[in-house]
Amino acid sequence: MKLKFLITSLLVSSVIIGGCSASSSKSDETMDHSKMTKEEMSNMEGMDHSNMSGKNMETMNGHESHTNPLALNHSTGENELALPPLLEAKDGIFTITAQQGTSEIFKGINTETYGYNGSYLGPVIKINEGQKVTFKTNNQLSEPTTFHWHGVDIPGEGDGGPHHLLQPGDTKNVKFTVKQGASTLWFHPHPVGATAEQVYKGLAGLIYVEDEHSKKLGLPSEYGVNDFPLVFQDRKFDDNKQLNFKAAMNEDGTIGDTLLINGTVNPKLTVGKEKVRLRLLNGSNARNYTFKLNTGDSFQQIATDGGFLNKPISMNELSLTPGERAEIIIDFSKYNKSTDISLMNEEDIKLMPFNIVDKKSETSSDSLKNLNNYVVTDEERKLPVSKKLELFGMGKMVTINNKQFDMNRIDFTQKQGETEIWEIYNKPDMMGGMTHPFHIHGTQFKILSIDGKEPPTNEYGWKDTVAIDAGETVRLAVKFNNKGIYMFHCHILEHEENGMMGQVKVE
Ligand SMILES: [Cu+2]
Repeated sequence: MKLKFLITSLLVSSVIIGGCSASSSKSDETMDHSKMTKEEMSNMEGMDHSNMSGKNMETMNGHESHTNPLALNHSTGENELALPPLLEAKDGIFTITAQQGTSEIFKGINTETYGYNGSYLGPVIKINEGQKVTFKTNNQLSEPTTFHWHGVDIPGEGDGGPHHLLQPGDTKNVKFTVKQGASTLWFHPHPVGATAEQVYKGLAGLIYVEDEHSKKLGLPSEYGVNDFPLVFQDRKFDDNKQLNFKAAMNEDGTIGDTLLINGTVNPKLTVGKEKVRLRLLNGSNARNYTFKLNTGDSFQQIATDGGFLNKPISMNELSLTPGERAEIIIDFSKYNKSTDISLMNEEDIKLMPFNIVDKKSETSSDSLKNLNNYVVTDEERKLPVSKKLELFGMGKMVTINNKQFDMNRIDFTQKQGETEIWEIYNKPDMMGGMTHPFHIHGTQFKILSIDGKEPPTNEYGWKDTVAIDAGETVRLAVKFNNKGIYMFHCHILEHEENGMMGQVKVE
């Protein structure tokens, strides 16, 4: 965030940074030397890049793509986007089974995959604020797994972290009352040593929380008509079109050249000439995406990880690191059926073309305002920092406060219902360092500041995962509404596996 300047001679360094995570969701960056300190200027002159993050280096190359060194293929648009099925509750019980199977991702070829209630990905679990729910989880895999509810305000015993292993054939009922507002959350496995591979093979699903307020907002909300989930995952298929995780694995995050959206390769999405809501999840192990439209047109962001923004924010591009979500609205009413319009990434790769047809819904959603009443209070701003975390390292050497994950060690304690300020510093290394998407289980937090400054307006909302660039210090207001042991970790899944994770006990 701090060094914004342009030098063209650092391609080599960027390549070394390799499969790490880089661009974050800050939308308002400019090349600006004026913010540089003297030390930074002298470092620049001496070509000592030791305090630059991967992102700064990429910025110097004029774009932000070098930490995703394997480019994605363009979508040919030959396949209509698949829609995950909606999962209905029976007497408040949702049955969710982890299973293995084969998926026809490529025509006529069976790829071995994992899924929930199916062979790849999972359903959308729809729950309501105030509802008492039971998730009846069942492991039909031939290996242990857990069911983690990412972003859900849930008692620790139901969180599905590494302690909650289900052996093959096991079932577990997770009961809780939904105590959070409308949001797009997700679920995935979290077993020590196998999270990255199980997610890679297809274990991930969505959770939609609805509340009374959200239903009155007039937002596009007809599932599969004007309200679509988009789960972004990059994969590397071998010559037999199989997902060979061990061959593709990178210690700084496994990336691939093939994008699947909702499990569909080469997707297109047919939309009506109207406002359409897209719920974006970066469900990749490590790849970052900066989304934009090929037309350069703006769209509106309406939600962060954990709920609505107070009002829509007009954006031209939006970055998500692994684990992060955002909801956006694109107004297709202003285009013709023949308009060439596609969702692109920061490298101008066509991720998904849109096919425009006649309006499909009755929703008008003309004036969107007052979506939420999120506020950072003066009291929260005045609280002293009570927890300090330092993220450091790459590959197998990643640490938090110089330690690697130990299931038998509690790193922090916090009182239920009490807000504490967590200060997280991403310490650069000799290579510059990399962005870590930092996630805390069992809560939605508020970003108070990034390097002492207000977060961008599109991060003024509930978050459970925050991209922290190398050299950056982020302050969060964190409150747990339930008791239990919760993980905090880097959401580059290979970093998490390599020990960039700790535990907070809430009592
Ligand atoms: Cu990381």
